[in-house]
Amino acid sequence: MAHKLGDEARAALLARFPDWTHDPARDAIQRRFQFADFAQAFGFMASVAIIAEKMDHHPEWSNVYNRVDILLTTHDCDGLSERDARLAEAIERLAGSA
Ligand code: HBI
Repeated sequence: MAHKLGDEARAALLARFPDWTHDPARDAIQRRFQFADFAQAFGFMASVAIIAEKMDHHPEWSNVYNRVDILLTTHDCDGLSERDARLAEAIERLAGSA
């Protein structure tokens, strides 16, 4: 069972990922990624999907052409956990090398 972050740990997570915004209603973080075209966006999603499956932690996301909107939260604890920080870190790495 994942552990929901306390206020201090949540603030640290948000400071660590300044490009992500916090949705307090869901205790989730969100970010939009934009690519040159659909092929690059979908390639990025394929890479994220492989990592997410390995982590057994999955994004809520949508794609429109070159845009990918990602929301991370942990359903098991109904809010942010370390699992979201780990997935956000992996996503940032992939986006940086895309
Ligand atoms: N993905 N985002 C997210 N949150 C979860 O709680 C979660 C998940 N993927 C798999 C998963 N939990 C499993 O651990 C369980 O639901 C069995």
